[in-house]
Amino acid sequence: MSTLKRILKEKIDAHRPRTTKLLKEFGDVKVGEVTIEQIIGGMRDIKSLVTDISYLDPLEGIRFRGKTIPDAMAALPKPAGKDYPYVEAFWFFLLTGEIPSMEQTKEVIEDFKSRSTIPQYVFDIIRALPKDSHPMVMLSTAVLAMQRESKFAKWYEEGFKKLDAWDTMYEDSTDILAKLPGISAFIYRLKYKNDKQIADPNIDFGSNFAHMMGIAAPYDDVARMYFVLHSDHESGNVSAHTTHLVASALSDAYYSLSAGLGGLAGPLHGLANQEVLRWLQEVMEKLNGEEPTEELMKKFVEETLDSGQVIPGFGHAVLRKTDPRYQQQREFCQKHLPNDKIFKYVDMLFHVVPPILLAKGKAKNPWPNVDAQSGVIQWFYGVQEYDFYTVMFGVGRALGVLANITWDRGLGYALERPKSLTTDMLEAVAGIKK
Ligand code: CMX
Repeated sequence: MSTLKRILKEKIDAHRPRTTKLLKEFGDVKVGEVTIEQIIGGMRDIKSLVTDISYLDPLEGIRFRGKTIPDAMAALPKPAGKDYPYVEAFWFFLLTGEIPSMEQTKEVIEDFKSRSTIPQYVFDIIRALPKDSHPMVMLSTAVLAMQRESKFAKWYEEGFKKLDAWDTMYEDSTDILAKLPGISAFIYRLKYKNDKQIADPNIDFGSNFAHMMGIAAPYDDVARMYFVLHSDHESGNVSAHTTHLVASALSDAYYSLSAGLGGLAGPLHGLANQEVLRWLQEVMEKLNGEEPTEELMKKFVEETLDSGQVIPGFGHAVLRKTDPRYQQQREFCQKHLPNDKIFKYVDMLFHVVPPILLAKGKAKNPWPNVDAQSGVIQWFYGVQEYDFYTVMFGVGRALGVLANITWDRGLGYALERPKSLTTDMLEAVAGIKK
């Protein structure tokens, strides 16, 4: 058994009595109340999920395993001369809550290498899709197509033992993760680089992805930063919740992640990063190469809102401050691409959009989220095909959601099944007489 798997098993075994105690002895303690607004309004803020992998404070932003983004980034092992940690080390950290040593990290890297070969049928299936399929369709299809490899599904057929279910879920999750850099870079080069593929150099997650994309350093570090930042945002967001929900039916990691990626592909969620760049391109076209003034930018923002669209990259269902994932990327831009034209536009939006959203009085959070800044960095390093951006979000998000469903099985979380009411019933609860 690998060091990571052994520590994970110890952590799960140690944690189980806490969950059991809460359930058995305190099961009827009330955590909150539910209003009609919450029921009709997308279950916003109903406290009904539990995860220890990350927690999203509305004002502070995300903490992974109790650590802020800068603290986690600083503590985790990094490749020599690089600014951002090994993705493999971060996976270890998400699963166990422990910062791995360099030696433990190297063990995970070797484990990933041994699982990274992608079956030929996956490439054949992606190639068989219509060329104009969205890259998220290709990613989700590739993951789903591999379901026949599921160790969890085979093990379930042979006889299911609830307390052991995390083992094959962990195996499937690691198998999938190890293949994602290759699958996503394949999709990119198939769609945008005439299917001229580059072989896996077998270095580490971030380096492999950058190399197979065909982009030189420091893009490997950009990839590491990007995947870590997009990994987890507690478990109520659409992609995490969908993955968890599907896994709660004891569907395996392939079915569950593929479904979660479908949720990530929505414009109110992960697609917003492509929408930011699309929106900016429209602005730049209208400007015909001229530098925009703040006044002009305000006008474009107003026009977008007046046409009934949202401003992509701004607002959040939970956050009530600027997203620290946005801040991290902004700092990266200030260091590496301070004079980039698109960065300047995005930075101008940072000043222009919030007062306008505040004045309109609708959005509960007028500040930028992770998606406002991420496309700029990709664009700068040559990934200008913005409909690919959500795929990279998906690769990062896979780390978080797969860690979560491994723990879901470890703690034996139940089949998810909320209760629905009819409108008549809600009206009766509200005291509306008809
Ligand atoms: N531009 C315009 N209007 C916005 C807005 C924005 N950026 N953000 C919120 N609003 C509007 C909502 O559309 C809603 O209007 P209606 O009452 O007419 O439906 C109102 O303000 C209240 O919304 P909210 O409670 O503040 O926000 P929600 O929790 O409903 O939605 C989110 C959150 C992210 C979907 C929303 O802010 C939005 O659409 N933002 C733009 C898209 C985006 O950047 N998504 C990425 C989020 C991060 C991620 O998951 O990747």
